[in-house]
Amino acid sequence: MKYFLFVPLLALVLSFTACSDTVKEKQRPNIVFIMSDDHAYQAISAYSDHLIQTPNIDRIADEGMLFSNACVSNSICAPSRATILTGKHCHLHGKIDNIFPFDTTQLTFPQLFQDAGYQTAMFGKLHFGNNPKGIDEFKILPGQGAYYNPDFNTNDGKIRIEGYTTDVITDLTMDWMKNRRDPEKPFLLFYLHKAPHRNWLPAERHFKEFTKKTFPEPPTLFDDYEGRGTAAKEAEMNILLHQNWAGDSKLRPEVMDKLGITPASKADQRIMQNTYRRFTEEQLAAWNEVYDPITEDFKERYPSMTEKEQMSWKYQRYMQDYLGCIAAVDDGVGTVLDYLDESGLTENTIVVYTSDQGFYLGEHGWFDKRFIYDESFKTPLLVRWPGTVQPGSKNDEMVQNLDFAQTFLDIAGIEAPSDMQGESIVPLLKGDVKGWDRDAVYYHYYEYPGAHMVKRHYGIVTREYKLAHFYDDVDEWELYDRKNDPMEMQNEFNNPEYASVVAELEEKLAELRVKYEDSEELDQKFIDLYQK
Ligand code: SGN
Ligand code: CA
Repeated sequence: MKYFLFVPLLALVLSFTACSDTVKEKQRPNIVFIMSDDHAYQAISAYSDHLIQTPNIDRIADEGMLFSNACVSNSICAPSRATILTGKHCHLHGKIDNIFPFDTTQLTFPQLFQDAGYQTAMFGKLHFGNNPKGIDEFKILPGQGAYYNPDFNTNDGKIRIEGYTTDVITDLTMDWMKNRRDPEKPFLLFYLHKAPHRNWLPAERHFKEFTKKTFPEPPTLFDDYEGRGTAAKEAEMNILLHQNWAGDSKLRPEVMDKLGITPASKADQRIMQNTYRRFTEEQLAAWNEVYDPITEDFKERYPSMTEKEQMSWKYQRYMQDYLGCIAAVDDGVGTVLDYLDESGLTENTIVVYTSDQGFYLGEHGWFDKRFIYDESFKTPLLVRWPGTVQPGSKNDEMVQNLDFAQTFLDIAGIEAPSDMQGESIVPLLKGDVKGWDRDAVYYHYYEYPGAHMVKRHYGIVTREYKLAHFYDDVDEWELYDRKNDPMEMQNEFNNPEYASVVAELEEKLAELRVKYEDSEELDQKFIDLYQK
């Protein structure tokens, strides 16, 4: 008799356990990590709408949190990505620049998600030199990837897909969500755009629209770099002097010769010739229809143009194409967010939008990144987490790309390895600022000599100040007062009024170097790598 009672009871207990496991499994949140390449926060309307409207990206902030002091630890592509994946500063994971290899023995956080039963996928631009580990399905662009008709490295080898890369990456992401996502498992999805990386090729629907627009010039477009150190003066990223006339501004290469224009770099005309070669006939025809008249117009105007007018012309060309690229990213984000809604996934899915670093949109006359100065040091960060993050909230704490790994592990309830160097920003996402005790971040840039010639520097940044040491072929210190000089035009390092600030920050910087295990020995080791 007892036996008969026991069996149904056992079945009940077992089915309850299985059921509660399923419930628990369903409760582990999904993560959609959206990252674009070189997307300046100045070009997201949730931050500022003076350049472009990005209604879909803005949705993440409207329904979540916008971070105004999110930053990177080294403002360049591959190092930032390696930092995101490992939760470590560059001097430890080895990817100090875009050239030297990543230490592949380093653990990356998707491996931990995979081990913990998450389904993992990655589509788009990874660009850190290796295929990702811990990813069930990936289709990633080799290196920088192409804007049109891109190749992809996949789990099963190389493929080429015809189309506009931003849209292709969105299609791949949607295809995975719709057709290969396992509804029994939580997922970690990387949706990674190449856009708006140089050389800024928009989709046809957008170049038709954006080449007609005019954009406001930033107040520092004609910066003469007085008031700062040698590094700003010697950097090679001035729009007038260093942007390619053909490769970046999209003049027809042969017209440059006719007008007697000196190429801005050796690759100036070649980049544009390669761009034409990659188009299909149809794509090329659509391109020429819009860009040939721009060249024709320039031919007329060039002989009487002053340098100032050339700068303004190049700035407009730059903004038209750069922002045109962002429009497609925003479309793609909209497609993904809509699908999350339609499929009922929104509620249990955290959506993050960020970039691998910031970018100059003419501030200080520049394009590119690399510097500890705000436009490149800061990066967009928007996070939606229904039920946890207060919709429409804002946060100005110093959070860093270093924090992603531990944040995601925390969200998923997976233990983070003790040698990761970031901090989970979950308390901030929950609105608990008291649960957050970081007041300063550490920064270190290495790729010198190299593209754009930005000198090596490391530094400390708080909400109020920024102290940087430029070293290697110089030994210069710079201090900026972030509240009173937000455009960072005046180095206050030698101003006696700031002596106590300098002393305090120098001490804190030394402490951070020790805390993060960086040192003069390592600085020298990485300089020596460049001598070999
Ligand atoms: C290319 C670009 C540079 C850019 C680096 C690194 N030149 O070399 O302007 O700084 O990539 O960018 S290009 O003419 O070839 O486009 S990063 O985002 O990968 O770090
Ligand atoms: Ca980048």
